[in-house]
Amino acid sequence: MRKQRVPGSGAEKAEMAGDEGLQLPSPDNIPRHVAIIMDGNGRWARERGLPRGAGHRSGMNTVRRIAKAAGRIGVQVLTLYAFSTENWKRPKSEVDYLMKLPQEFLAVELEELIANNVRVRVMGSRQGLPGHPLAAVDEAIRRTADNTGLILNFALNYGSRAELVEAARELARRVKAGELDEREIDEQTLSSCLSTADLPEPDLLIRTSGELRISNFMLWQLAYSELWFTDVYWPEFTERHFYDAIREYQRRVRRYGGL
Ligand code: V07
Repeated sequence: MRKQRVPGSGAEKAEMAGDEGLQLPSPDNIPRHVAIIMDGNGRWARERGLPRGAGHRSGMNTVRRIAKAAGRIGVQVLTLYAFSTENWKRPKSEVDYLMKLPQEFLAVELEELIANNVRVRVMGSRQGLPGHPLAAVDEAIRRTADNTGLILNFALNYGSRAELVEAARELARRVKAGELDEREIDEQTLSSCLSTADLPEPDLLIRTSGELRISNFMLWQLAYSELWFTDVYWPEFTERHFYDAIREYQRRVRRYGGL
């Protein structure tokens, strides 16, 4: 027999979204900020005899789906590690390919992101990035600046140590300019110099593809985050995995609360 659906319930919404049977996390304790290291695109491609670019392209589709899933359950910030400062060491052909993905993604998605009240942001160094991804990203930031829903934060040419070095330089500059006394340097003033100054710290870090490392990603901001790892390659990561990670996060948070 078919189950009764309560109008307006999550079950009905899930049914309308065509994912009946998908276990949504509890609406209480939704992590405010989820950060993801989207690993395994190259391995996914190699195992299928495809060029690495096919893995990156497929990974871009996962970005679309997971951003939707995050918005749907009320995550406030989704930070995605799209390109690290270490990624410049890859073959030039692969770097060139990766640098086309921001425009490609936004050419297809920007109108929908605007319609869905998503705010696009980027963190990382603009130095060294070609003009075409920068222009696409700047347009997306500008056209979504007044949106009030999910913040979709791409880490692009990002490295956490470089970010901390920049923060140290900024503090030194303020001290030298007489704007700040060195005794005022504390966790709060340092945090205020990071690209995440106005964001909550990640509650949950997800890394795909079986690697159990942080790899220079948000070292400061992840100090108290829950970490969740899966062997699944990023192109195969689905809403179901995302919600599994969040439900595990909710179980862990509830356990601490009981102590
Ligand atoms: C990239 C696809 C996802 C898997 C990981 C590596 C490859 C989306 C973007 C993007 C970046 C900025 C922006 C909008 C979209 C992206 C790069 C690589 C460099 F404003 N996916 N994606 N950028 N991959």
